[in-house]
Amino acid sequence: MAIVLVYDHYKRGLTEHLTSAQHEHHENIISTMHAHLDYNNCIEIVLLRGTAKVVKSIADKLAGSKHVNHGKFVPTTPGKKL
Ligand code: NI
Repeated sequence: MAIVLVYDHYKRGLTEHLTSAQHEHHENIISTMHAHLDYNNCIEIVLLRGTAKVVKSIADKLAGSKHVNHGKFVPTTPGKKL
């Protein structure tokens, strides 16, 4: 499963907050890809594993962080059911 985040790099403390939140959930976070969209904005794609309940709660926490301008949870599964 994945979450896409778009946020302003220059909002004080946000980058540190997102990194800390990801470290807290290191067992569920496989990888993060970060790109600098423009002068202010970053896009981050976070790849997660785990149960839907746990992963959704982590996604909500990241996307719900103050100054995250866009957050999109992308559920997927290796099985037949979603
Ligand atoms: Ni950036």
